[in-house]
Amino acid sequence: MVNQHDSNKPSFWIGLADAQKEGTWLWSDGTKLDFVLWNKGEPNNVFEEDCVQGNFLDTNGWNDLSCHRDLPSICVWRYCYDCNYH
Ligand SMILES: [Ca+2]
Ligand SMILES: [Ca+2]
Repeated sequence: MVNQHDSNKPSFWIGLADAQKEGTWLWSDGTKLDFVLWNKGEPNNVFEEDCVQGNFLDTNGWNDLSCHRDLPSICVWRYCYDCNYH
């Protein structure tokens, strides 16, 4: 039997936010969204959620979440990716 449930997987900020305009999601480097991985029912903007966590729940999709939560971030890689153009 394979146990697919792993609640120990960490979630993290993916560097996506709609803080500037509700419903318009931008990456932290200013680029627009070209793919989405929202969990079912997300983004729901409960209590003004403007940042996005990845690896959320069993489906490992995205959830919009208050930016004030303390999560590790992986958005740094996008900045490094961006460096190639300069
Ligand atoms: Ca929002
Ligand atoms: Ca949410």
